Amino acid sequence: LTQIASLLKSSDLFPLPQSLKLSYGTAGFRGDATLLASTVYRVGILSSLRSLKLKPSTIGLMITASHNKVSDNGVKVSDPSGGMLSQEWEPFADQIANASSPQKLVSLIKEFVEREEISIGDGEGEVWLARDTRPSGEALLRAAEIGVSSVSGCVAVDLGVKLVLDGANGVGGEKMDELLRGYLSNLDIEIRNTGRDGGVLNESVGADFVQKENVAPLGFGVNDVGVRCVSFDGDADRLVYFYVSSGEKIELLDGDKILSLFALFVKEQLNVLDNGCCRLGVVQTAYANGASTDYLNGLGLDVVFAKTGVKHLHEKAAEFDVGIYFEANGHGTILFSEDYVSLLVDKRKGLSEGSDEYNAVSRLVAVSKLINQAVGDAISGLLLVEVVLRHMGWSVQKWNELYKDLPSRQVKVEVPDRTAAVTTREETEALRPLGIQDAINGEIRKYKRGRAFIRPSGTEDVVRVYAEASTQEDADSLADSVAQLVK
Ligand code: 16G
Ligand code: ZN
Repeated sequence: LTQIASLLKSSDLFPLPQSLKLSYGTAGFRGDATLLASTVYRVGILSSLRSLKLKPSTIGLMITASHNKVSDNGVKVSDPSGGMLSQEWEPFADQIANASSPQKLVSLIKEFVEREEISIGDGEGEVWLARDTRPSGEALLRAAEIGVSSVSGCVAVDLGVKLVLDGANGVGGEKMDELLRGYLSNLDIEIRNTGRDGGVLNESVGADFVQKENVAPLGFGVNDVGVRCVSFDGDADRLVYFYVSSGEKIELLDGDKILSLFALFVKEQLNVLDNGCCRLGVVQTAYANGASTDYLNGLGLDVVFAKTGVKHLHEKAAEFDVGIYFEANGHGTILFSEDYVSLLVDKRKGLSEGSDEYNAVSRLVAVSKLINQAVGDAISGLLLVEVVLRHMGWSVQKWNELYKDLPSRQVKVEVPDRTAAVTTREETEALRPLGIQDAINGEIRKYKRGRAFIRPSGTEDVVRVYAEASTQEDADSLADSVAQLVK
C-alpha cells in the first residue's frame, strides 16, 4: 500500500504531455527533449522492476538521442548482459509510457508485477544512470532517479558524463589531480596512468603512443567502450582524445580535430559579431590530415602551413588577431593579439548584458583567459575542449563526425645522413636529394587522394615519411614505396 502511495505521489510530478504517443523503438524512446520527463521517469520505474525481477542484478538506464539533433533526447534500458532490454518487456514499456493518468499507470504496474511475480519490498534493486552531454540530460536524469527510487528497495547510481584521462605516467596526471582536488572539484574526471602504480613514462601510454599506434593506452579497453577519453604526453604539452569503439579499436580525435572544434567555436562567436573585425587564421603542418584541411577550408577559414615544431606554428599564428594552431600530434593553442582582446573588452561595454553579441564577446574573452597562450599545454587544452563540448551539447562521438580522417601511414627510414634530405619551408616538398620529389610525385599519382612527403626528423637520426590516400591499403603502399625512394 505504501508502495502504491509513493508511485501515485511521484507520478504526479511528471504528467504525460497531451498528444504524446510513444513506442519503444530500435533504441528505446526518442523524441523532443521537452516532452520526455514523464517517459524517463516511467522508464526509471521499469528499470527498477527489471532489476528486482532478475535479482541480484544491475540494470543500466541511458539518456541519449545519439546522433540526432541536440534538442532531441531519448532513454533506453540495458539488461545485466550489457545488451538491450529483453524484447519481452517492450510491450510493458509502451503501455506505461503512454498511461494517461497516475491511476492508470499504477494499475498497469500492479498487474505486471503480479503477472511477472516480481517481489517488491524484500529485495534490493540497482539501476545505473548515465547520460550524454545534451543540455536536457541533467533534468531527465533527475526524473529517472525519482522513477527508480519510487520502487521500494531500489537505488539509482548516477554515473555522470565522465572523462577519463591517461596521464602517460608523467607530470600531467599529478597536476590534474591537484587541480581537481583544489579548484575544479565539480569536474568529473577519472585519472589513470598517474605513474604512482609503477607504470613507465610514455611506455604504451600517452598521446604519442595513442596517436602513432592508433590503439588504446594501457589501462583502457573493452570496459570503456564509448567513454570520452583523453591522453596527455609525458610532459603534458600534448593532448589527443579518443574513445574505444569496439574490442581493441579506437576512434582517435587528434590535434587536427581539436583544432577544428576550436575553430568552429571561435567562428561561431565571430559570426554573431558579423566577424567582429577579426582576422582569424588557422595554422597546420604537412602532417595535418587532408580531410581536416578540407573541413577548415569549408568553414571559410584562412589555413596556412608551417614547419613542424611548436615554435614555427606559433610564429605564424601570432600574425592573426586570433590564430589557432595545432599539430596532428596534439601540440597547440589559440593566440589572441592584445589589441584584439582590448577591442573586444571595449566593445562589450556598449552591449546590453545577456544579448547574443554580449555573450559571444564574453565567450571569446573567456577563451583568451582559459587557454595557455604562452605555448599551449594539455591541461588548458583539455579544459577548453570540455567547455566547448558542453556548449555545443556534443558527445565525443558527435564531435568526431565533423569530418572523417583520410587513412594515413607514417614510417621512419634510418639513413647514414639525414641532412641529405632538404625540404621547402613548409616541408611539403623535398628539394634534395635532387630528383627525389619527381619520383615521389610519380608514386602519389598512382593513388586516389594520394599525398606524401618526406622530412628529416628534428629529434632523431631518421628521415620521416608521411602518406595518405583514400584507403588504408593505399596509404600503406604509398608510404612503403616512398620509403624505398629514401633508402
Ligand atoms: C618536438 C616538437 C613537436 C614536433 C616534434 C617533431 C615542440 C615542443 N615539440 O617534439 O612539436 O612535432 O618534435 O619531431 O616543439 P620530429 O622532428 O622528430 O619528427
Ligand atoms: Zn611533450
